[in-house]
Amino acid sequence: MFFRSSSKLVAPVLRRTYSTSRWSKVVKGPEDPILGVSVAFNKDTSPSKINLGVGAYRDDNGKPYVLECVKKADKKIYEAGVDHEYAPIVGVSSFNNAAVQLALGEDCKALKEKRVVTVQAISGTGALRVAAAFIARFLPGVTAYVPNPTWGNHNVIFADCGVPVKSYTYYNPQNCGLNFDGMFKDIQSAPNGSVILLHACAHNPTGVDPSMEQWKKISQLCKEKNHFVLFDFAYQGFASGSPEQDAEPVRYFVNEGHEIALCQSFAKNFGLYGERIGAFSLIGSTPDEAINIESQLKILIRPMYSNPPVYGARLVSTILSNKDLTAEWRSEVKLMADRIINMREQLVKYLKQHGSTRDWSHITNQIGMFCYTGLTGEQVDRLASEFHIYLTRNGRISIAGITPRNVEYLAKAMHKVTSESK
Ligand code: PLA
Repeated sequence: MFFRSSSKLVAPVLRRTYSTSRWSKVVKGPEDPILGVSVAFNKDTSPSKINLGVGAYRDDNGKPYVLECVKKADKKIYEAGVDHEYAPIVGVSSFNNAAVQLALGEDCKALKEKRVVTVQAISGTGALRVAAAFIARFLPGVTAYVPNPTWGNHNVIFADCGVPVKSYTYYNPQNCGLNFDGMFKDIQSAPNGSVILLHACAHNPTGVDPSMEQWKKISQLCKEKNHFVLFDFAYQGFASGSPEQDAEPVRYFVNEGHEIALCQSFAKNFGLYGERIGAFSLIGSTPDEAINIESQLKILIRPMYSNPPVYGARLVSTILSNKDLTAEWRSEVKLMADRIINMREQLVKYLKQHGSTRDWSHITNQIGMFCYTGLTGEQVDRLASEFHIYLTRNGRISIAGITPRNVEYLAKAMHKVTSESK
């Protein structure tokens, strides 16, 4: 019921008032360390601003890049006049098959033996969330070990699902490379049967991956320790430009008999960030076990989000089921990876040209979307306040955000803040 006060209609005021509101104890939380960078960037009105925070690929003009193969698949889907019915709980089956095959390879024995279960997921994050929920339910109390450092969301996903999480040594800040001995020792001293999360390629945030020889040693060690290996594969194709080469460690582990879990994202390699398309796979020891696992994944997913969105799945499966589109996709992934490699070189060139005498070789040695620059939090703050350049406070740069137009400006700014620091 409304009543009239002067010329306006106003709703009646609730008679009872309470001294404290229901949500008075909810305090304002911090912005996300990665996505919060985009919030700060969007507020900046400077024309020279650069966002090197979130890992999102940009073309040479600094614009989001829609892959040609995606545009063509989009057209095909539109022309096919698809409906908008619910997908099954596990998602679009043609996508699931194509996704897992892309990671494990056509010749994968476990796939042929029908021991692999794949469900569509809400991008890489959703795949990790399903993985963590499955671990919490079926491996209760088992600790997950993540590299130090790692993508920050790993810790939170496990913790929110009630999986204890610890870290293993990974990075050596002295040489901006891998601390393999530390990594090996920590995985060795983790209790038998622990969950070990490994970044399959293009480690985020460091850009430092083990060599194939080192991967073999990790595989052997995990076998001896009966660890459960969970691969986060968010950048297939982005590291080397070759989806096969980037998949080598994952395929090696599977061929060695590890019954791995695999979290895939198609955000970066297909440029489908906002479509939230990913996959979660688990390898069982027999086809029956795989059937049981799938049934439990469905029970887990149904109350989470019921069933996944179909559009991204249709795009990826349309591309991967068509020879020409797949070939085009491969050349576009390579183009993106090559542009990133080229920007690394340009950045180092301009740093030297502007007089920096620091050793920046890690910029070109590291691989994938990110470079762990070694910049301090204070230097990162200066880049934002004085130069309108935004990155995460751990000194990670998303190389994908560097372009021929802004690379020299970035180098100058990096040289200034690093040469003027005590
Ligand atoms: N795993 C790793 C290692 C990642 O770096 C990311 C994304 C994901 C999973 C999840 O990606 P998805 O859910 O979008 O498929 N990391 C980004 C974005 C690119 C982010 O933080 O959300 C990053 O800037 O680190």
